Amino acid sequence: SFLENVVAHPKFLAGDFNTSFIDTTTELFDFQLPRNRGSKLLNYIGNVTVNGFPGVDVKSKPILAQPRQPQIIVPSDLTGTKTILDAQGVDGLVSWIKAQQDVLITDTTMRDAHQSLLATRMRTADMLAVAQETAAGMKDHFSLEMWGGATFDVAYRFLKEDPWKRLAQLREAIPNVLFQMLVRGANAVGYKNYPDNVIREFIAESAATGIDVFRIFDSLNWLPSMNVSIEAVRDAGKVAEVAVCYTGDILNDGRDKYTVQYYKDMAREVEQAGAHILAIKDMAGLLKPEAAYRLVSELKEATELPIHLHTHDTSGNGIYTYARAIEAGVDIIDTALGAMSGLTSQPSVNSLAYALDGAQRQARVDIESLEKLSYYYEDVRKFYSEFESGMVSPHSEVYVHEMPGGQYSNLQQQAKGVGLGDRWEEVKDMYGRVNLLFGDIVKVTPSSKVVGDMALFMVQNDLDEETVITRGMSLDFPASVIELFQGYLGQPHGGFPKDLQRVILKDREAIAVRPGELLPAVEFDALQAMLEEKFPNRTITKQDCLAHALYDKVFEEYVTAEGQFGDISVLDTPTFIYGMKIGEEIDVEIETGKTLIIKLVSIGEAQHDGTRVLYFELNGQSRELVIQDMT
Ligand code: 3PY
Ligand code: ZN
Repeated sequence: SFLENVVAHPKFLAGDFNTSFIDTTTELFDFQLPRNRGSKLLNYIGNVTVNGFPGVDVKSKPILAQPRQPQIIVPSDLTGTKTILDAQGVDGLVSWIKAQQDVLITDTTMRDAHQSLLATRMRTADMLAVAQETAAGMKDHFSLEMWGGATFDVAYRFLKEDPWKRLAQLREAIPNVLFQMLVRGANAVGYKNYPDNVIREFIAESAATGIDVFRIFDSLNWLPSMNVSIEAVRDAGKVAEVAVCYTGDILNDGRDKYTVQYYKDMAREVEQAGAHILAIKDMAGLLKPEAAYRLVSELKEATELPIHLHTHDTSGNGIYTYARAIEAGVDIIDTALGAMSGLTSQPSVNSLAYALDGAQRQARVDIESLEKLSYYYEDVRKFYSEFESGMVSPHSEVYVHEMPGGQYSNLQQQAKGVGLGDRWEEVKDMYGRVNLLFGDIVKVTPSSKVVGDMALFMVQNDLDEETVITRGMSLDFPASVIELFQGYLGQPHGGFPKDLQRVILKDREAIAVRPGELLPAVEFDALQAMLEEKFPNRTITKQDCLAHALYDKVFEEYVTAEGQFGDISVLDTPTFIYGMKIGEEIDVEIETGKTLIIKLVSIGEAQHDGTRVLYFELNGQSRELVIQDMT
């Protein structure tokens, strides 16, 4: 309300006001009346009910039970790894990691797990509902990976919610365990290189909002693309966990591009670049158990850094890989809660905890709480069933196509989008062939996206390895492919294959320097002014400016949607995705103590102009809404 705006205003708080304050500070009048908020919510519900949710084919809302709430006692004096970092600093934390006998655990449920299983569609509300129980139940975990990767983009683009708010809200509810995010080096949380000052500011703001551990990687394992991020994390006093992406197969003598020596050399470079922790990022789940044992053992020799291993369970061998890595002395591993684990996601923490019974090193977790949390997510996962990839059993074919777990369900959606849904098997096969055509590159966002784009392009145009070269000069390659071969994502190990590069680039030039050296800095003051003018009803924050610098159109569409629909994060997920059924009544708590009761009474016939009239009851009063039927 107006009064709340006054007492929360920075000028008011600083005592910087007099009687003209109210007259001249117009933003005090930027508040939404409950009636207005109700109308906006009805507008959203009406729209999704009539027109559906992007990517969801089901027309009628399924019956979905309320998730089972975990019965976990939340003590008032929660402690955890964040307590150690805050009290002893990064060096203190690193010493503590090294002193542990048990293997430490990172939980990926709120980031990689749903990115890999549900196309990143999990909403903040479903995480917040068990956040305090997570703080208590995962108090022994090393960290929670809960931000970064695709979550940033998808939050704005599809969920119409603010990822910064997710971070701040979860931080408040989970003050005791380290928060971890995935940063794609010079690509931040996007698909292309950004100017250095965007990377620096983005990391500083992420740190200030609650991230403690930054896992930094480069999609071509090119260290120059990671240096700016590493420095920014160190400057913020946070933990720089630098990744070596694992690709190929160190056990296969026939593949000599990515050898143990390659990884050892890179680990040493990473240590010299200022990393606090070394991550082995096995984004596709290619690291076989014996390879894990060898690699971890050798890297332990090569570096002093604690080692954090990340894998995906696509092949079904994840637990075995972890078991061997644990024997070799790995310090930290990534797992997900049982209900959000397996397949393209991480191995199950619940299973691992039991698998290590009787072993020398145990998983440092509270298994009873994890079982309860897992039941909750088992129910929540059903909300998002439309985003499941359809994979129901382990796929050992991953050793051939090498597709990252986080890409599988996303590329599948992309294939559907361009009409190749029924040629998915061909697309997967082509993905592996494109990798070899590209000279066997590291495939992880965004380089994996480029390989995916090329695979779709080749299947769509019935091209193979030969015709892509012979007909190459007359082909319009996807923009992402051209940019990769121009060097705009950096330089791959061993360079680009020259004959392919020639036909892809045609008369374009390639660069050999770091793209960040060429990109002009973003003028944040000018950007702020531009956004203030464009969106006069929104208080533009630094976070908004960063979001715009990363994803201008996506951010602007999000702000427009917010203007139209208000804050839709308050809706329950089934309503958010499926809308309402005729006769259904829902409660929506728009803020603490303020609940709207919404009933959908009827949906009228489509009119000549394609509109339908929907009748609702909002807190008992009837409301009529005209919705354009776009189906
Ligand atoms: C991402 O960049 O989003 C990934 O998960 C890469 O593995
Ligand atoms: Zn991953």
